[in-house]
Amino acid sequence: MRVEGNTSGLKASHVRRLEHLGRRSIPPDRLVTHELARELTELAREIRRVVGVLIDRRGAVTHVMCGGHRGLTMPDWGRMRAGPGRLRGLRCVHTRFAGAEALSQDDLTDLAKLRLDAMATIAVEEDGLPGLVHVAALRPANGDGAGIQYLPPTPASRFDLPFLDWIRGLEDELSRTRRPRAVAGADRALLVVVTAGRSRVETDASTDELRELARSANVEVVDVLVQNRTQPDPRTLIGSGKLQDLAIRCFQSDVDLVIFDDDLSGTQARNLTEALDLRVIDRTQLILDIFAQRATSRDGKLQVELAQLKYTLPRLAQQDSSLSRLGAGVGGRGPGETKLEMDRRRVRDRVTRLERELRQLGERREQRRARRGRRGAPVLSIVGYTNAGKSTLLRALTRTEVFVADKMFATLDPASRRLRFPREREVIVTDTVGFIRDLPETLVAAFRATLEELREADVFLHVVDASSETLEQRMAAVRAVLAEMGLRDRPEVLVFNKLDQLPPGESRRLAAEYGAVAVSALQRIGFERLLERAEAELFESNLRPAAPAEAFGEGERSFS
Ligand SMILES: Nc1nc2c(ncn2[C@@H]2O[C@H](COP(=O)(O)OP(=O)(O)OP(=O)(O)O)[C@@H](O)[C@H]2O)c(=O)[nH]1
Ligand SMILES: [Mg+2]
Repeated sequence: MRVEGNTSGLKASHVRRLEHLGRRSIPPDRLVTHELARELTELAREIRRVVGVLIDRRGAVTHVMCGGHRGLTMPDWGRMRAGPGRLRGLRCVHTRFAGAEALSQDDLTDLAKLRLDAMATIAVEEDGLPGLVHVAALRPANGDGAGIQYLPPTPASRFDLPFLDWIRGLEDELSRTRRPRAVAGADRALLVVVTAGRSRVETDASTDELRELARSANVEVVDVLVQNRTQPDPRTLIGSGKLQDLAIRCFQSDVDLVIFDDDLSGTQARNLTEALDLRVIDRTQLILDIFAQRATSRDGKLQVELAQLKYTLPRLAQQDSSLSRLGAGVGGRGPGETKLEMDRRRVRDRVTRLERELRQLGERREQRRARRGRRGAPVLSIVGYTNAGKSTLLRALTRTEVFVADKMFATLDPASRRLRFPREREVIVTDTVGFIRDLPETLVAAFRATLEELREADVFLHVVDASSETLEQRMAAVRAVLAEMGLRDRPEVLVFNKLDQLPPGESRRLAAEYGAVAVSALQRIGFERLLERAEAELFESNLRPAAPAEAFGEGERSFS
């Protein structure tokens, strides 16, 4: 059997003895036998390195590991994942020199991340004999928060835990405390939010929003981990103690993936994936996933793909350099370097192609817009934070069918409908993709084509969910995107929606405070006032002529 880890500099006889360990097996009912313990400690003392084995449930040694003086590195598991919700069926037993912790942080992290049956360390006495055995194992979530159990330290000579009974008891307990999946086939996720010096209210709002996003992506959120930390760790974002905590909670909650509220660098994403042995994504990726699930039109699909590629590209580059560094360690060119180089080139080519295709689609749309413009109908564009009720309002105002859902980013493709005002005046009302705070730059860029539609707006109907606790931040996020597009000076009618969700009178008070019109798009309340305001902005403002036909078609319209 190949010995994992570092065997360089060892005598051939020692390497042979290590290899020999790989052919050992012990009675399945024992966690470790005194003989095996002794073999490990004697060898460890002679070579002055930590020696360890992995043992399966039949008692056979499946891996032999040789570390440095302080600790071991577990073999690379690759895709050899434990089945969901189950222990891996392997336990780790390794030696420990005097002065080292009985069970180190790394031991506990490996225990959690690899879902080992148990992690046992055996003290190496001065004479090379085995001393105290320390054992840690994972435990089910049972309310007290402790994710690890420790057995009483016992001298190797008297260590006689009935291992199989014990591990079966633990597995039974684990399956009892696991909730069944709410939605068959849906991913279960754990969310991680770092406070980063924000107030409790702000952190809560972020957490709620991330939950909503997860729900909109058909992901079931089973747990949320909040870390109070102002300085993010450049390697893993969260600190190492929290990371271990996270690994244990992932195990206990039986999750498929972990979603970080913060954007992760390529390095962080990779380190976290490695440390947790689970899929790890950040908020941007989650939003991209939602977009990908929603995209139906040709434009929409192309834009999402473009955004995804642009998101991946810098991460591929980072991966590349770290892999090369790794490769240098084993004396050669980085493994996979050529492949990554190729991947990167392919991605870049695809990006170029997508951009070209989107540009063409954009030009065609521009022509359509120009035709519509010449017919002279002014445009009322509904904008607002995602899930504010924009599509509901469009549907209610124009009495047409528009897709509405209690999900973030329900709408991806723009829609326009005609609306007849009194005196036979007709306007076009448009609805588009919702905005969100910290909209990732790649996404804004990719959706530029869709957002371009907003340029033809004569007036914005800025829809706000009045029942949101963070309505100010949401309004600011929407206005920031408009400002970035140079559209902040277009007239805006502020619409406070969902008034039915607030106590009577409250929404009107709130609306008055912000100079908004209070409505319920769902219950069709407040439309009269809304239409009056819109009409006034559209037709009665003497700042602008009503829809000068020749101004359309060139993209930008100005009303100076
Ligand atoms: N109670 C209440 N719910 C509303 C009202 N207007 C919309 N909703 C609900 O809010 C949710 C989102 O509505 P949408 O119209 O899809 O919102 P949107 O702004 O188009 O959202 P995106 O397209 O995802 O950006 C749906 O569940 C609607 O039924 C309202 O006046 N009152
Ligand atoms: Mg919508």
